[in-house]
Amino acid sequence: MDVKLISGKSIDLATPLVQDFAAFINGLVTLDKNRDGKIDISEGSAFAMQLLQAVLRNYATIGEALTQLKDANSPERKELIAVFQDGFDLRDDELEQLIEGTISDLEDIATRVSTRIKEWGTVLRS
Ligand SMILES: [Ca+2]
Ligand SMILES: [Ca+2]
Repeated sequence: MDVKLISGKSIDLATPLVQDFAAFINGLVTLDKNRDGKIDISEGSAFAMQLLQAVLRNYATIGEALTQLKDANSPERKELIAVFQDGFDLRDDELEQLIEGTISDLEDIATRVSTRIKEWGTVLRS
């Protein structure tokens, strides 16, 4: 059960989670389907059903999927971000690109900071 998956398979559960997350955001943004500024019951319940299905589908593996997300290394995070960018779609493409670019930048920054912290640890221990 505790098999360490080979590289590439180590985010197999995190990937559908990220896909559902992108679909969830899409659903939130497009909840007001007829764009009248109000969310009616049918719009709301369709979204709730979609969300419920996604949760049920991933329920058994959600803990493991979150662990994979947390433990993902930089190439894996980049892969997951690509999955998100692929699934995430706004009508406003400019805003979509801005959000996707920001997430990508954050990954870059996080990777650089964690590398730097490791370097500090090495220097301080020597
Ligand atoms: Ca996109
Ligand atoms: Ca779009």
